[in-house]
Amino acid sequence: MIQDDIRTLEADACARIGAAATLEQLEAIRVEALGRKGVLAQISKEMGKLAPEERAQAGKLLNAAKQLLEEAFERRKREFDESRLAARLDAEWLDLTLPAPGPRPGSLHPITQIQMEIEDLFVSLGFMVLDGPEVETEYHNFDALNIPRDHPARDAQDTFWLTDGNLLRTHTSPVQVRGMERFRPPLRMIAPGRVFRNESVDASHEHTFYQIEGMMIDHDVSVAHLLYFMKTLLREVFRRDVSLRLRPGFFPFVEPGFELDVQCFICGGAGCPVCKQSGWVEQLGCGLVNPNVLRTSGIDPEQWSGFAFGLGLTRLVMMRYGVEDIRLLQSGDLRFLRQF
Ligand code: 2NL
Repeated sequence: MIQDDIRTLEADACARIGAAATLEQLEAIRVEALGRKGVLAQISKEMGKLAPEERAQAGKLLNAAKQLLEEAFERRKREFDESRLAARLDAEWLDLTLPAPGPRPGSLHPITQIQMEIEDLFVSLGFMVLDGPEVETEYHNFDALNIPRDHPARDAQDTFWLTDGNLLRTHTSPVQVRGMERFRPPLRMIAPGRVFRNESVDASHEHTFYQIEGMMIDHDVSVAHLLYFMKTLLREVFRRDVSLRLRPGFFPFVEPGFELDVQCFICGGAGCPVCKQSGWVEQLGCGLVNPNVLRTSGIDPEQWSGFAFGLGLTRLVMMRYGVEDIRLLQSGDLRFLRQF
């Protein structure tokens, strides 16, 4: 009986519509049941063979089934659409009452950080922090420091000379010369700042860089005092105990003069690439202030003596943080700077 076939088909399709798990499955079921070559179309074709009164009855039944199934498909499709929308709303949910994230705070450049730390340390040890001009006289930068008139450092290859005979300071020593002129001993001061050298720039040289110099003038100041302060300084900078070594070094403004090394804490002195297999890394230059330098600034070397030191801040930062390329420090690259 064709009526039975229609009823079976309707019940069967209804069940499958309800069971469809995806839109794609649902569409496949729809094509199979209601499509142009679908089961209903097949039955519709066979109805031509029926007697007229039977055909009318079966036609009604078929149309009803078709309508019922179409409605069932639409209903199920809406269910899918709604659950898809619900999932999207769930994923895109925003809490508009949350406060907006504030601007990302900036940070101090690692060279500035280390400079401020060293300033704090020396202030706690009774030192003044002095500032001075970046454009200096030849007298304060060279003459007062016992640097001979024919010394190569005075050469235009090493010094930026200005047309009026002044220059860009090549170290912060002139700040300390001005300190000696201005204050009477006993005297403790440091002079941090920017200095300039007329050099070609490469991976490890810049024409503008940062250093800190310091000096202490008092009665009977000796190399023992110098070593004590340098050890305190480097312990602070590297945040660990350090072993030091002095080698003879020549600077016209000190006598005796030294190069000071710290035992390599990457390898513990055994030798590695950082210390170039020597076990020691050079940190700074220092010495006892040359009596000529004291005398020139009006301090009697028979009564007073002093130690002085100078160090580059770049090397310190690179050692402390393991920075391998000096150019990163000047790059302004935020990916680098945000690490500090
Ligand atoms: C270095 C070496 C040094 C000084 C700087 C100094 C200053 C005055 C008098 C005596 Cl006014 N000395 N400064 C002394 C020894 C070494 O610097 O290699 N700096 C990066």
